[in-house]
Amino acid sequence: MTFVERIKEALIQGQEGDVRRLAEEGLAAGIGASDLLNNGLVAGMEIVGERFRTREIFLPDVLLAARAMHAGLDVIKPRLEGPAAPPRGTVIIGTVEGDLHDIGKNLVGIMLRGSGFEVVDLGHSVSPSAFVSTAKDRNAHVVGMSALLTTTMPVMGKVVAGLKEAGLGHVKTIIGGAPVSEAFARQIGADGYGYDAARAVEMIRGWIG
Ligand code: B1M
Repeated sequence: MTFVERIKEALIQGQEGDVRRLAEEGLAAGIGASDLLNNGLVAGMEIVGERFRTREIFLPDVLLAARAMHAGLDVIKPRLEGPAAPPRGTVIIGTVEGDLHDIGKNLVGIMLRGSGFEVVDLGHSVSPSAFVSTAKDRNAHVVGMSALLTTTMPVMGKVVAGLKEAGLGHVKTIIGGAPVSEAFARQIGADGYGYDAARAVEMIRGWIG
C-alpha cells in the first residue's frame, strides 16, 4: 500500500492518531500536501459518506472519521497555507444555521488564507444575522457559505436576501457543499458556486484578486 492509500484507509477506520502520524511522515517523506489531502483524506471521506449512506457504518464511525480528518488537516494546513502575504481582501465564511458539517468549509478557509485573503471564519451553524452583521463590521468583500444538508440549503437564500436588505448588495456571495449547485446559486441570487475549495478560491480571485 502506498503512503496515500494508508492515510486514506486510516481515515476510513477513524484512526485519528494514525492519520496524524501518517500525515507527518508523508510530508517528511516529500509527499505533496495536496496529494495527501485529495487522494488520501478527501478520498477516504467520500468512502465514509458512501458507507454511511448504505448503512454499512453508523454515525459514531462518521464522527471518528471526521476527527481523524481534522487531525490530518491540522498537520498539512501550514503547507497548504504557505507564507503570509499582504491580504488581498476579506472573506467571511461559515456553515449555515442548523448545519454542523465544517470540514469542507475549513478547507475553503485554509486555501483562501493560502492565497492571501483575510478570512473570518464564523464556524458552523451560523445564523443569517451573524453573516450579515460580520460582513458589515469587517467591511467584507465576500461572504462564503457552506451547507451539507438539503434541509439547511434554504438558509443560504436568507443570507443573500439579508445582505441586500442591509444595504450590502455589493458584497459578493459564494456557496458550496455537496447538495448545492450552480443552478441553486442562481435561484437564490448568490454570485457564485464553488464545486470545491480550489474552484472557490479561483472564483474569489477573479472577483477581488
Ligand atoms: Co453528516 N451527512 N450528518 N456528519 N456527513 C452527510 C452530509 C450525508 C450526505 C451522509 C449520507 O447520508 N451519505 C447526509 C446528508 C443527507 C442530506 O441532507 N441529503 C448527512 C446526515 C444525514 C447527517 C446527520 C443528519 C446524521 C444524523 O444525525 N442522523 C447529522 C446532521 C448534523 C447537523 O449538521 N445538524 C450528520 C452529522 C455528521 C457528523 C457530525 C458525524 C460529521 C460532520 C463532522 C464535521 O464536519 N465536523 C458528518 C460527516 C463527516 C458527513 C460526511 C460523511 C462527510 C462530509 C465531509 O466532511 N466531506 C457526509 C457525506 C458526504 O458528503 N458525502 C455527510 C469531506 C469534505 C472535504 O467535503 O464538505 O463536501 P465537503 O466539501 C467539499 C465541497 O462540497 C466544497 O469544497 C470541499 C472540497 O474541496 N465546499 C465548498 C464545501 N463548502 C464549500 C463552500 C464554498 C465552496 C466550496 O464556498 C464558500
